[in-house]
Amino acid sequence: MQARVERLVTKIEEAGLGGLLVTEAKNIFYLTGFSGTAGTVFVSPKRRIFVTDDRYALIAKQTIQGFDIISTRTALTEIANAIADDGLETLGFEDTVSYQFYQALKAAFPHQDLQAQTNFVEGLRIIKDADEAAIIRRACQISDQAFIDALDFIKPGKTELEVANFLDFRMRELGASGISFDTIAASGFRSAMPHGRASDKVIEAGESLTLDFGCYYQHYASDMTRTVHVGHVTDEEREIYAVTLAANQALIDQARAGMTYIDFDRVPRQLIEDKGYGANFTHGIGHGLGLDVHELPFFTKTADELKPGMVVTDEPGIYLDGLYGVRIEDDLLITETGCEVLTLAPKELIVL
Ligand SMILES: [Mn+2]
Repeated sequence: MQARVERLVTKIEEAGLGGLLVTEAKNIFYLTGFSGTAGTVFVSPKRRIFVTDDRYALIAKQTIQGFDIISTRTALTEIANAIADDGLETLGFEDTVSYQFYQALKAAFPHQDLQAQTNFVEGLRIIKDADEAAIIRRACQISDQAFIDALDFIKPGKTELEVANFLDFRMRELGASGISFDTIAASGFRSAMPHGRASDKVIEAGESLTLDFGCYYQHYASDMTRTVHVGHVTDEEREIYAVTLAANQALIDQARAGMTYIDFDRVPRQLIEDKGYGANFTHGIGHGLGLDVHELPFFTKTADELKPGMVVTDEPGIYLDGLYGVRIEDDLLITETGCEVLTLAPKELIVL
């Protein structure tokens, strides 16, 4: 945590800010280890202040190191008082705050130049250290095992919700603190919708079933997708599964530090286009993963490069409107020479 705050101070100085207010809960956790719901952080080259209310004062004092801890319900006023003699001219704040908060900010800091910041702390979170990578690896193992166990549970006649609830409960049994997003269990024609949340639709023999799910383990998320077939599978379904898997694998084979964001998306997309399904791959290839299930990097078409320590998803999909769809998603830890696949559940075509 101390090293993270040091890096933040460097970034604050480089940005020409006098200090930064941090209000996003996950950024506060990243900097302090505090995971309660009421917290405001102020960091400047000379101050580290953590403000919470009485409900969290004790746990804050026990867990947070290197910060002055203030317990109050008027956080901004207290921070303004605490730094009154610092000569602060510019104050950065996160642009995700509410308008109501912004009005309070202007009232508490009437003499400072307030500068909204986008992804300021998130830009530090983009590179995971070894401890974070180990936690995400474990979160992925929990999802892997839950999927393997679900293979014995999925049968024609079960509803999508029953399968989703099985996955959710099993991940908790295996040590997860919760799910990282509403589990997608989309069968048959519903699997053509990339984000079909589990419904009470009954899974029929002859249908595909796309499961997109993940858990939180020690505050970090996993996110994986597998598509299975129930009862039997047609030659066309086999072909589409094979193309999707080849695209997923091509990216695993080529992903490495130094690869541009453009190429990260292009490698699997080109393969799908070459097979004639380009128009059926209707979303981006993936996203970063960490304290949030969707976080930096996002694979916009820029020449930014992957760096060692990034954790990203590789999730090509092919969707045939009204019929069915296939998506396969893995979580990858980018290394100097390639990538480590963190989600290791089977990917060969499974017919249950
Ligand atoms: Mn994903």
